[in-house]
Amino acid sequence: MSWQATVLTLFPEMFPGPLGLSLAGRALENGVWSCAAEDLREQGLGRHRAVDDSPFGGGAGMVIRPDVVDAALAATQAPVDVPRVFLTPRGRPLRQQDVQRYAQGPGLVLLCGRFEGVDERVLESRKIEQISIGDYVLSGGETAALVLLDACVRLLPGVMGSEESGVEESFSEGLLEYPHYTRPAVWEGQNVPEVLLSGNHAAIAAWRQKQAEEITRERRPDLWSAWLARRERNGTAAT
Ligand code: 6GU
Repeated sequence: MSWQATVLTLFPEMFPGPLGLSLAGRALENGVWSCAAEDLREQGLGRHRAVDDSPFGGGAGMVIRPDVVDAALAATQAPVDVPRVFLTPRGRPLRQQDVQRYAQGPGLVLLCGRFEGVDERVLESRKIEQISIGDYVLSGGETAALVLLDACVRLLPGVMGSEESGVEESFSEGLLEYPHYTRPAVWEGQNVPEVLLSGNHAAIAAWRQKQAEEITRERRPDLWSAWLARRERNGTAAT
């Protein structure tokens, strides 16, 4: 059985969007994964197919109704064991480990919000995880859903070449990657680091490791602390 994405959204035309192109698009054509976008409006109430209402307690914006979300979930063919995710800046930050777990499962049901959000009761009672893709605010969950799907699909068996899967590991190991260089060896008077031209593979590996550590320490003190703590636990030999 192929990995199945079901997206509940007010903008079904946004899917598969860019994931219909390139590697993910080829995998979609080959049946490695599927993408069904379901219009939340189809579950809307009344003549105007209303999906939202004003928040109890007052305040700006509109909130998506729990009965509408429940009807949309019930209308999907997705089994109950498929993880359900609501994309929201209020969610738990997405990590590569989450992506690995989702990619290993049967697929995802993704709920995309617009407006202020979704009634909390349906998120709780229908076991919908709340996930954020970073500390900034998007106009809706759709572009975040595309990000999450991209991250999952590239891990599905046969989607990417084995070279790239190796790169994957370096990030899962907790360091940012070392810098890359290609021809010309001199560009605008700037040389490529000499060690990379040496043919000394041990020296190159050591240089890359040191670069990865320095870049991580500078750019991501959070990852650096975690990496140091892990090295401490595992003994200095481990990377
Ligand atoms: Cl998942 N949704 C929205 N609307 N904004 C976000 C986000 C999600 N993650 C970060 N910002």
